[in-house]
Amino acid sequence: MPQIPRLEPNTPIEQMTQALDEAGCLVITNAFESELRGRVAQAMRPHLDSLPAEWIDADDPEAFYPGKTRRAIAIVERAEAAWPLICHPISTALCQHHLGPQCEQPQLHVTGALEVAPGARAQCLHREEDLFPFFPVPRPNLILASMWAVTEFTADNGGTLLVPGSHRWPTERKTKPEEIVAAEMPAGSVLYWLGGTLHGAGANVSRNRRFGLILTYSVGWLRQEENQSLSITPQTVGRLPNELKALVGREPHGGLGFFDPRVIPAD
Ligand SMILES: O=C(O)CCC(=O)C(=O)O
Repeated sequence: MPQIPRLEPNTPIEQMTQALDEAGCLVITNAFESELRGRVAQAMRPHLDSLPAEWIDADDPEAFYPGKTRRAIAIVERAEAAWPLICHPISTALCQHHLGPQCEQPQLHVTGALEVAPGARAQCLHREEDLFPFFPVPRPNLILASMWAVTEFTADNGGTLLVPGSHRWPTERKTKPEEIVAAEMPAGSVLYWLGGTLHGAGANVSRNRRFGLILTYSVGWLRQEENQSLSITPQTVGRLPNELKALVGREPHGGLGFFDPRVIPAD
């Protein structure tokens, strides 16, 4: 039975990178506290609650997100409480190891609050790197994803399903049911997976909502999946710590992405 490795935050980083390299996924328990989880959830609540009902209730079997899944992006703008998670030292170290050799500086790729409500079906298994099919596999890591468990994740409530080891599979290899594992983790844990690892939200057959914060990173020269330039106002850019400012793309990557700051000045 394949397994998702599980480590504590004080584990040496070399052990974390090795586990992630081997399994393509990794859970770190006790990564963020209840008070911070509450502030992230509170900041995102109005954005999740104001989504049109017809977006949430309809379940188009072809849609990437199943019905009864609420998704709100633009976390940098909407949830300042999440800034320390985006720049978390473990994420930074894992990005440096898994993405650093392929670029000058990793960048923020996607941010979102993902709430899976009772009755949601499972999401189709996919790879974050499916949007970049231009290289033969195995390809170098382009993306590192994280899912911060604001609530508990269980096999019943939509906990993320992963296929450990699938980051090393040839494209045509099909997943067998016994190769799929739910990332069961207490609230306050964080799940990491590589851009080549098959995964998707599980079905929610429980009575509770599953709430997670997805934060993904990519090599700094790739087109960001979420357009951070249009997701963050100049007022917020002006308040970002330098590390986060660089992550969202306000620092050029080598010769790429230059701009004249007088055109849209950060407040
Ligand atoms: O909600 C989850 O557990 C997974 C979400 C996901 O795979 C995605 O948004 O790409």
